[in-house]
Amino acid sequence: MITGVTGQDGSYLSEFLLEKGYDVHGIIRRSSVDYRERIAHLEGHPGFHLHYADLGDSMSIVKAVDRVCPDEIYNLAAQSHVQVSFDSPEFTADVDATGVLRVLEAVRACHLEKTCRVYQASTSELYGKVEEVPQNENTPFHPYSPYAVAKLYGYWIIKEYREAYGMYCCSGILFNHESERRGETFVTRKITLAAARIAQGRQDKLYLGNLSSLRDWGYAKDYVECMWLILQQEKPEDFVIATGVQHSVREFCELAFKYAGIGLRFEGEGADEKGVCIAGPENLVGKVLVEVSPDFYRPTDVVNLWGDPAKARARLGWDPQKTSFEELVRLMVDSDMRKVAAEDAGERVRKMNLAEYLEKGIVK
Ligand code: NAP
Ligand code: G4F
Repeated sequence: MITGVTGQDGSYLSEFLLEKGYDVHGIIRRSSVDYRERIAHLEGHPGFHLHYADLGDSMSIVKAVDRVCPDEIYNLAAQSHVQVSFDSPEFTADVDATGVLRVLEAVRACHLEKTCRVYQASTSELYGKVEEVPQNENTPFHPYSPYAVAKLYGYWIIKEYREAYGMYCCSGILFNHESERRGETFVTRKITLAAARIAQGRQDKLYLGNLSSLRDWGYAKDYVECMWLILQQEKPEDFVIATGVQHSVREFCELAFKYAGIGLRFEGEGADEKGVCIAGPENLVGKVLVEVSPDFYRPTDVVNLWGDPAKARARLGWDPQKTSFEELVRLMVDSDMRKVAAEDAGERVRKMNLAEYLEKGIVK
């Protein structure tokens, strides 16, 4: 069973488990628009099933767990945007903290605590205002947003149920992982989409917040394998999953624009820093393409995440360098270049059709 199946990780994990021959039961929640783009290609697969439930509604989770009787639960559902957690702290706490408790209690209510293993999607945000670099499984936590505080409850309640009831439940402390399916308001995807749009004349400028923030960015497709590996160990344990390599938002931006055919040079400091086009299409050279907007500053920002994946490498036999930073940026930019070009082509066809329909009098 996967909660959060419609999300970036849920979609990759579903593919991974289906390939292994699993029956996958995904939890979806009701919304006015059926936004299931990431899993649309899996619907109709004989091993793929969907159930309505909501992490804010304990009865719905109990009913889903009772119906499915899962061997493994991957609890990926969350309000996962750090900046949004400052605007909706109570909702974030309900889903990201109490929601974890609801999943664990549903397993117990269905008498599955001896047979069902639970993976909790924990996060490097727990390290927050970091107390050491790089961070490993023993680094003290210092959560620095309502999101991180909620996730810290999730981490501890998993540990508590493991010790109190002998349940096989554990947390993967995952550092940032991105992909062509990443939500469009996370910084990496916001950058790759903007670079593609600017390169194709569909956007003038990109506004960002803290350009100096440092992250350990990996590829989501590589990370879902670890979620599975964590649940296949003899004893339940928590693991840090990271690449061990750190870059700034500024560096991500320079590389993404380079792959989109635009040379960028950053000038100035703080809120006055700007990314100027120094190479690429003639109409862009000399223009300011990236600016800082305080709208994207956070009341408290986590600025120095850098993971130590030594335990995962040794115990799970996992390769943290499977996809390099350069490859990750390249595949995200290539995907967004194609997406923007397709949108453009679609719009041209729609305009052509409209012109033709008007001419023929089909549309007035
Ligand atoms: P995501 O793309 O934002 O997906 C979140 C999923 O949670 C979506 O399927 C969403 O459903 C679902 N969800 C939200 N509220 C829910 C509720 N009340 N009931 C049921 N489902 C709900 O996130 P992601 O990047 O795949 O991340 C997966 C998990 O890993 C999250 O828990 C996140 O906090 C954690 N994490 C992510 C990263 C990262 O870098 N990606 C790193 C560390 C930890 P809708 O589609 O209906 O919104
Ligand atoms: O891409 P972000 O929004 O990701 P953030 O805050 O690190 O959270 C993501 O990773 C966590 C793991 O560490 C997950 F737990 C969480 O669910 C989520 O997936 O921001 C990255 C950094 C921040 O320091 C932010 O201040 O980029 C900085 N940033 C600069 N300009 C921006 C922007 N972030 C966003 N979203 N938008 C900007 O314009």
